[in-house]
Amino acid sequence: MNTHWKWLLFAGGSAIALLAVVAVYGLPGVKGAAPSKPAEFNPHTQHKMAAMSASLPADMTDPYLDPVSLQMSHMHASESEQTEGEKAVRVQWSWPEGVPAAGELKKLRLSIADGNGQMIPAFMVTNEKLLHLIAVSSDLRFFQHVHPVYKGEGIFELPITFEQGGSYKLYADFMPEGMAELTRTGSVKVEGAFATPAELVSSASMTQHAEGLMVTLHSGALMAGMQSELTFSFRDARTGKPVYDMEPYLGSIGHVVAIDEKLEQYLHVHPVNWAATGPIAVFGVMFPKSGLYKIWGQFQRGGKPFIVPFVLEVP
Ligand SMILES: [Cu+2]
Repeated sequence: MNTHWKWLLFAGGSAIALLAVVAVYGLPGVKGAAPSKPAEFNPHTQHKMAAMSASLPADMTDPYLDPVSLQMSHMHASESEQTEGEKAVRVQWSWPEGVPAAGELKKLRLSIADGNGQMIPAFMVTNEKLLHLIAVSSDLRFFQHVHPVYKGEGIFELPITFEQGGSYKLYADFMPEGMAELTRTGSVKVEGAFATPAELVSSASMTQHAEGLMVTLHSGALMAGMQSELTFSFRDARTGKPVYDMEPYLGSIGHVVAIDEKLEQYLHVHPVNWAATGPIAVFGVMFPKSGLYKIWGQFQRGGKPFIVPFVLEVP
C-alpha cells in the first residue's frame, strides 16, 4: 500500500513536470504554424518531449524510452516517507585495523542494526549489490563507489584506501528485507598530506572526453524541488557519431550520484531507460534544494567502467 502511494505520488509529480516542460517549450513539430488538429495525449511522445527539452540533438534518441520505465525508475524513500522502523535503522562505522592514513588500505566495517539494537539479518539486492558505498572528500574532488562484502549478522566489510588526507563523507545505500532502500552517512578523518581544498565551480563545458567518447550532460530546465531530467549522450570522439554499444554497469546503462557543495543533499539515481545501450542515458531527478551540485555519471563500454564528473548550479 505504501509503495502504491509512492508510485501514485511519483506518477503525479512526473505528469506535472511533463506538463510544465510542455508549457515552457511548446510542442515540437508545430513551430510557427497552428496545429491542424489538437495535439493528442500520447504519454510516449510526452516523455520523449521531456527528454528533448534538454536540447538534445536530433540524432540522440532512444526508442525504448517510455513512461513505464520512468515509473520503474528507482526512487529512494525520502526521510519523511520512512516508517518509524526504517527511521530507526542505524549504521555503526568502524575501523577494526585502525583508521587509515592517506594511501593506506584498511578494513572498514559497517554494522547495521534496527531500533532495538538487533542486527539486521537480511538485505535485498539493489542494482546487483547488497550495499553501495559512496565516499567523497569534503571538497568533492575525490569520489569512490564501492561494494562492501556481506559477512552476515548485519555486518559489511571492505578494505578501502583514500588517496589524500582530509575529511571524507561516507554514504551507504542498502535495503533491509521488508523495508525501503535507505541511505545512512558516516565520516572519516584521514591523516596525511592533503592539497588545499579545491573550490567547487560550475563546469565550463558540459562535454567531456572519456574512453574514446564525447560525453555530454544535457540538463534542460533544472529547478530545485521540481522533477526534471539529466540526460547523458555518448558520441565517438573521433567520428562524432552516436554510440550504441554502451554496456550495462551494475545492471543498467549507468548510475548518477549528485551531492551538493555543503554535503547535505545526496542523490543516487538510476536511469529511466535502464536497459538502453546508447546513445543516451536519461535520469529522472529532483534536486531537493538549490545550490551547486557535483554530479558523477558512471558508465561502461568495452569492458571498462568510467566516471564523468560535472558541476552544475541548480537554481
Ligand atoms: Cu553501487
